[in-house]
Amino acid sequence: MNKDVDFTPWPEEFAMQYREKGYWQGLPLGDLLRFAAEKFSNNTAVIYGQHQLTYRQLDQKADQLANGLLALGLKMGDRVVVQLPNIAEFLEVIFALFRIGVVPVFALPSHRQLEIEFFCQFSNAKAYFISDTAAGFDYRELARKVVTTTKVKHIIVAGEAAEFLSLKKLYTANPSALTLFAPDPASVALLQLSGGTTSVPKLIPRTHDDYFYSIRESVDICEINSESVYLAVLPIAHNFPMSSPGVLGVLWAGGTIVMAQSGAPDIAFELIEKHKVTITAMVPPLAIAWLNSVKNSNKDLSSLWLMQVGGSKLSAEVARKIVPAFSCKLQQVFGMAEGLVNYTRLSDPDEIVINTQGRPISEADEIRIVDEDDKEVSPGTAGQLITRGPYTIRGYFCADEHNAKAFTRDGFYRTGDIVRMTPEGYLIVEGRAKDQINRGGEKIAAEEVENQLLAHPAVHDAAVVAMPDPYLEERSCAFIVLNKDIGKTTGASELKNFLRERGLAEFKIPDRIELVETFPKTNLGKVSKRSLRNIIAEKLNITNLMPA
Ligand code: AMP
Ligand code: DBH
Repeated sequence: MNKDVDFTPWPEEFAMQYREKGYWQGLPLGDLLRFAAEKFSNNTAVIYGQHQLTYRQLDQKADQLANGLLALGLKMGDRVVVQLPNIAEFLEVIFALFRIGVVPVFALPSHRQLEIEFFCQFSNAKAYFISDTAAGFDYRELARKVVTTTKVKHIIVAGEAAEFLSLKKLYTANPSALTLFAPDPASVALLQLSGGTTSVPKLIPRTHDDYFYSIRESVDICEINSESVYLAVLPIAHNFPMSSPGVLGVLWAGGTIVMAQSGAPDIAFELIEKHKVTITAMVPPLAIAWLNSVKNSNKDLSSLWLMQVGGSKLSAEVARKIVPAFSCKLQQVFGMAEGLVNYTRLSDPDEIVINTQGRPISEADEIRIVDEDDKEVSPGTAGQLITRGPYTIRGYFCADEHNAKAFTRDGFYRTGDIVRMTPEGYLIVEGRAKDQINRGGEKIAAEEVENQLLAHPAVHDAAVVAMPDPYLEERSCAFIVLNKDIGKTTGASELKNFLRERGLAEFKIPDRIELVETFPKTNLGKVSKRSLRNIIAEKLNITNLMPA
């Protein structure tokens, strides 16, 4: 019965050590909510709109749904794609899946046809979970395309299901069947997404044991308890609001999650006042938007005790303003869905919180800062961060060729981040060696967008680079060499529309397109992305914020 998802395991001597030290406790993630429901049964687990659920109710709903999904024919080890916004059903669905060992692929609400089809095909998904509509987009329209191009059997809809299966109808009260199921805690619980650097996204297999460990430690570091009220403003499918400590951490601690459909200040501030929110997590551009709005807000934000900021680099200048503006603590979070998460600690002096991106969760996180030849650089010097540890993967899902490059021979994950370590052991992110754009926390693999652009008949060559932006820190710019014969009339808006029609998520559509005759080359004859970044930065007359 125990059909596991294939993944690169930790070598036995590491696994043994992680178990001996108590990092891996042999508990499946479904138990996280089970234990919390025993301890905090009548506490409010989640508030969404006018509704709320206690821990006992959420736990029961997860069980009932698990039964319904088994009855539908889903089996341990099957994969499903989950694309849900911040609604209570998100939690019911994922705990139901954890309990029967069915593995969710966490798509983001912003993903569109190209991404969803790929996730379904690549993971061989049996089902696709959506909401009817969210933020003005009808996910059933997307599902209608996906059913014709993939082997997905079941489309399961939270809300108005139209011709598809209604999630509501899958809750069945027959808990006995569940006792037969206990996923192996060492097996894969979920597939997170990587921002990636390759032409198609990479899936990140996280085990019950390793994810649970990072959540428990995050709860301790962030001092989350049953009085905590967490405002979920980022899409909770993302690793940060899911696990650092995120919604799963809050549930482990017995606190309350307030679901927000958007992080816009007017919506978020009202929720903070109404529900006496104590903690929230956001990306730097949102922190800037909140800073700009707080002066003119008449909402009572005094309950807000901790603001976590991560996903892309927070400038010291903005960091310095947050504490006085919100009278709260600030925590910088530098993490990755592949594993390693760094936090500034709540008792750290201001200068560390303002100027660094924190230090690792665990004493067992191994950190090395290396040069191009994988030699460690001298202390305090910037270099590439490589890491391994009890919650950092040893390989992406079904990606042997890429894994050989993305990991060292002894299993360190190459983060592609350029960092430097302070004498106190804190990391400062200085730049990036990977071919990626970090658009205010949303990661774009240049190669993926370049490949899509090359599918246009008028495009001869494409190179996508980051351009500096005062608000998002980086936006994307595509340099294009047109085909001499047929490209003459092709312009930027045609190319952008082409990408949209192909079904590429909006955040990956280049913010700017520059038509050029040729690309600058490096000494080795490769396209010089550094020169392209400089060209566009000079043109915009903003100095490059992320040198690398
Ligand atoms: P992903 O691998 O898609 O989960 O994205 C993780 C990447 O986001 C990291 O490797 C960094 O490049 C970037 N990142 C996350 N948090 C921060 C932060 N606080 N400061 C700078 N970069 C960050
Ligand atoms: O950017 C990230 O992927 C990220 C940021 C902060 C992350 O995965 C995390 C914390 O866990």
